[in-house]
Amino acid sequence: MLNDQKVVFSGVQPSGNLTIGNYLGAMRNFSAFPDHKCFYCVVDLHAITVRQVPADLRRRTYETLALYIASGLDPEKNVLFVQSHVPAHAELGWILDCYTMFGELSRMTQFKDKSAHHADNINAGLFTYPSLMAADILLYQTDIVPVGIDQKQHLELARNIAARFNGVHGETFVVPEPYIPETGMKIMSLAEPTAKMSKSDPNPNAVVYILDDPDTIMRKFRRAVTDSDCTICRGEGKEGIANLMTIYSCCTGKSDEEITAEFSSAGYGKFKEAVGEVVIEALRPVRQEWTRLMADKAYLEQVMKSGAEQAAYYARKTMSKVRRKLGFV
Ligand code: ATP
Ligand code: LTN
Repeated sequence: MLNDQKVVFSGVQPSGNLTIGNYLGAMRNFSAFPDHKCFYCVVDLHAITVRQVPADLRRRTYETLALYIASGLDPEKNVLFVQSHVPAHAELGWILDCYTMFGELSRMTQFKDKSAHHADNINAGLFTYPSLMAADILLYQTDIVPVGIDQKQHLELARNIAARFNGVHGETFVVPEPYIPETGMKIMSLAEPTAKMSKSDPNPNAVVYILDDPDTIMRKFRRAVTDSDCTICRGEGKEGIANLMTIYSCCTGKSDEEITAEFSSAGYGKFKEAVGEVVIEALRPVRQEWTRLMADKAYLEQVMKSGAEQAAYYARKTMSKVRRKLGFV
């Protein structure tokens, strides 16, 4: 990038209501790179690997873009855009399919999980999802990719694809590094704390959505599954409490020791309410700003349009290099 500025890229699918897992594991960290050239994308091409209702997909695309802005990303300083508005993603995705091995894709745990969940629709896009994700990243010569830990395997594959292409054709792509937060990399379900909190979980009590109102957030935390012990610390069989400690830590910056000391004489009920309160306060400004933005579709459309134009400019540079290296006339 210009003057050796480092590049950051990440994406979120408009495939459901976003959760505090998406927020604490990924979106919150998107504002951590004020001196980098940052691209944040609403990855709608990825979302259709699972059947979507078109009207819902359209609405969620606006909602996800508005959440980017509401969570602190200034569209004047970051390139915010929709993946399908920049056709080079699909184009490079195809090319990288030809540099990705069947065996590599077969080992992806997200593919195995999603095919188990959608046994009636194990389509080729679900299988080649990681090479499209590699295209998203490599198209912008990305240095850093902030994601939750569940995406680490896809990132490793993107690195391998970049290195393989560079090996065959000479330096073409920057090999990207993941940026995975130490606290919040994997927020767990409130109902089943050994499973990831997932926006596609059918049990609404398992998941706190970024846009849940304060009463709903508090109710969900009060019901969170814990254990029959009564000390607030991490340990075997204490995944529920550990998850609540992680969430509390993400919102307050406090360490495990500080949390254990703060709640040494409190019961689980009191701790759960304290977690609910800090989450409500962390999300309050996001929800307010989001509501304001969603009332201004014209503004969101202008952000999308300008973002797509800027993204296309950088994508074009990489694509002409790729075409030349491949021998396309
Ligand atoms: P689904 O749960 O439907 O598979 P998802 O929420 O995992 O979807 P995305 O919306 O594409 O998928 O994820 C966006 C970002 O949020 C990714 O960087 C992902 O790693 C992160 N993320 C998702 N869930 C969690 C979680 N429970 N904890 C931490 N990070 C998460
Ligand atoms: N695969 C990611 C979403 C995603 C992404 C990306 C993340 C698509 N393209 C590029 C980072 C960079 C997911 O399912 N969470």
